[in-house]
Amino acid sequence: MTEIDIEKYRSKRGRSDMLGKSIVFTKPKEIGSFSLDGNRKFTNDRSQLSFFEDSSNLSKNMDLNDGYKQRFVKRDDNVKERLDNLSRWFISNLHKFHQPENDTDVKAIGKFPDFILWRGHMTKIMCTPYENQDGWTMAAQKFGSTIYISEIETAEARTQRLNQTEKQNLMMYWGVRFEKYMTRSDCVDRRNPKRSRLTPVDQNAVTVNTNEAFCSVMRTKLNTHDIIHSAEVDCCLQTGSDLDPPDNYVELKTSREFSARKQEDNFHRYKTKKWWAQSFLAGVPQITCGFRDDNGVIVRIHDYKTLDLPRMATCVPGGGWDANVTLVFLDEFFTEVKNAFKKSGDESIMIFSWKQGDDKIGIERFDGDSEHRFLPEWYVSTLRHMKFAS
Ligand code: 0WD
Ligand code: CA
Repeated sequence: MTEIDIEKYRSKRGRSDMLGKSIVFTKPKEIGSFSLDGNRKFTNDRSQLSFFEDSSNLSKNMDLNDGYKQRFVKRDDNVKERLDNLSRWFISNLHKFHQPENDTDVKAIGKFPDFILWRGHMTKIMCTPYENQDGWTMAAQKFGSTIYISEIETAEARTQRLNQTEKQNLMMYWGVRFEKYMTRSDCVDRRNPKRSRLTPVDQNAVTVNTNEAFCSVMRTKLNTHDIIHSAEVDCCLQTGSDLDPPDNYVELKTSREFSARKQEDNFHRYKTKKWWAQSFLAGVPQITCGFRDDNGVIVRIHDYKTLDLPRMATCVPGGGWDANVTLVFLDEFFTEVKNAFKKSGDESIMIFSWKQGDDKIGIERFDGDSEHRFLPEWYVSTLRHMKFAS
């Protein structure tokens, strides 16, 4: 099959042409949410939502090594969930969608979108114009009028994952331990004086279990592409009860403290692009970063406004990344995915992939009973039964 040329997104000249191109990204609207518990069990509720900790309760000494050996339950990365949990959410909320056939009611959420996928997939795809290392592979499957996209782990990523060093594992733990220091499972209740101030969390009793997740389901539009995606959300502001999600959501990150100006420039030149893309796609306005030393102890906490990051990136000497380049590319990618199905028919499975060093996205087509067909049978049959697809 054909390919998507990305040379123009990677060259200096091509990028400068991209700057003035207009692109419309509609602010994401939360249309639902779900939770995954410590055993990775799905519930159609907000039970796993965490709240941003009041700064007066914050632990003075945030040692991110705390609990690594004793109180850490790590999710099994060998289990490939693909879009299963998001599919469960759709099944639990089908009654809110407009049924294409014999349905005269106007429903809360409207019709099925053009695309359904994880937010993280879009982050990966849109950052490709600036990516020099990690390749990716995405499978696309069409059902009804919707295209579903699900990542396939590349051989390189698998090798990397299986050969993670103890130090890499620990550093990954540092990130999730910081999320625990900064959040709590309950929130203040302004109508109840007893709960207007909460007791500090006993940090010695905190367990980090990466099976637990709160996921927001959002609807947005990128130019002509109508998208529903889901994003794992770290926490919600306690004082943000007068704001609607995602305006009160906060993304938590860690990074090494700068010891020279050059390091701060490089942070804005390279690292913030993925942070921005991830939070921007979900409409999360605040990214709170814990800066740590080499031993994994937090030395400083800083809040970034998501929407400030692109400007900060263009201000570094020599320039950094440009937000518009990533969005124009994501828009073209979605257009090409639609085109691929128009050419080959709705039954095919399309595999899109980008490898380190390539200036194109490869497209492969699979017909029949491909191993890459990822939508669960229970999902497909329920949608057929409910007349959402034939
Ligand atoms: O099947 C797959 N290949 C994927 C599944 C790829 C991407 C995500 N997912 C699932 C994950 O199981 C998770 O439940 O989606 C959920 C997260 O979705 P997302 O919001 O689309 O993903 P992303 O933006 O990449 O990650 C958000 C957060 C991460 O925050 P940081 O601050 O590290 O960017 O989700 C967590 C993590 O906290 N997360 C994971 N935690 C443990 N193991 C993983 C993982 N493999 N991936 C994401
Ligand atoms: Ca995070």
